Amino acid sequence: MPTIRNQSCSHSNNEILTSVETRLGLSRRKFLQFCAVMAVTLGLPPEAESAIAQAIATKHRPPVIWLHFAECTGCTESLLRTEHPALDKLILELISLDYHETLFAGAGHQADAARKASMKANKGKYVLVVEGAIPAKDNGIYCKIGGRTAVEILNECAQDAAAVIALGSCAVWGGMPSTGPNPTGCVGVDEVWKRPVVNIPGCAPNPYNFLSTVVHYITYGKLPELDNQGRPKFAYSRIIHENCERRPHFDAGRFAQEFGDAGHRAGWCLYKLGCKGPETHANCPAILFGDVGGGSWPVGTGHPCIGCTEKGIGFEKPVFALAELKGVTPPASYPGIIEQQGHGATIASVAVLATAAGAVVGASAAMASNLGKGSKPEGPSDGKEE
Ligand code: FSX
Ligand code: SF4
Ligand code: F3S
Repeated sequence: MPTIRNQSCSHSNNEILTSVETRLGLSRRKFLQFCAVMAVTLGLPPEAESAIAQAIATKHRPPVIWLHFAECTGCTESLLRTEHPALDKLILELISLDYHETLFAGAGHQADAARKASMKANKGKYVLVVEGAIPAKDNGIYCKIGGRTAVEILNECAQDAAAVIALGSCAVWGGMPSTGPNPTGCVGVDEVWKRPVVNIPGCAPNPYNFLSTVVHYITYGKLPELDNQGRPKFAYSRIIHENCERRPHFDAGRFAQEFGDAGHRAGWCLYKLGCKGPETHANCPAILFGDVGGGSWPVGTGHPCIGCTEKGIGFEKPVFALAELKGVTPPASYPGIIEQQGHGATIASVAVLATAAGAVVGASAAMASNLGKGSKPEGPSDGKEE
């Protein structure tokens, strides 16, 4: 268990942890585990764990205004499925959720008044989270809340925000609602609010990437480093194909040819079924979804990645179309895959592969549990490349 370094106040570690236990309703072990997961997800060194614990335990909760526009609300739903800690704890203890249309008990003018009061009281200090695309065509008339367009509400709320986070592919570039012919002219937040925006794409986005961004903000008082598309580098700097548990099958030329064939059932590579992992940046195979253990991500369940985090791929490139291969030659540091068809990689090779590819939480476990689940595939197809 890490020691919480208490640099700025006189509370003892024990007092801090006791207060966290009470506030979050979490055991200190669970709380420190959560801090460790956040540190690893952020790609920070182990020492960061104590800084994160210290910050969550003692720092002021940032006020958050959370808007919804053209979307399915899956982004909020996916956050509700987090467990380290659950969203209710997150809402009440990590951030001060002053306005959220889905979760708010109040409605109508009462809810709007709460939003305005928080924005006034926290001018320049609140975080604005936007979920959903902005229908911008014809002066934005296709999405109105309380008689005002999404464009107007976004501009009003972003004006005095300390940071603007676009959560989900819809808010990042238009996502699903912007697919052709896009009759309402849906665009991403940064097409309307033309200033820096933190983009966390995914449909739905991985809640840990959002949580980690917020925790980084609370701990260090600034947002994590972003790439040239405004995406946090800790989450979107690598392609899925680098960390995929089926990668050894790709390298060995073992492909599922159609859904349900012998190769598919044996857990072989989904490239020929249209997997966009080779051209999609995200950490899905490393951090997984839903806290239900290994394999809990699209490819892990047997569905090709559709590139939901990648502008120009997700919802644009047909699911059956083959991905453009980028950097498919395994680096020299990759372990050799020595096992025969369907018998899986060794734990050691998996661990080295995960390290070489920069994987974080869960990659080794996911690989160990998923690779080569069965023995040799059955049926007429041997799954080999034609
Ligand atoms: Fe979009 Fe989020 Fe996909 Fe749905 O709100 S990113 S359609 S999961 O819900 O915006
Ligand atoms: Fe995994 Fe898809 Fe790459 Fe195959 S093509 S290794 S299934 S990411
Ligand atoms: Fe999306 Fe592909 Fe990850 S479909 S959730 S980017 S595996």
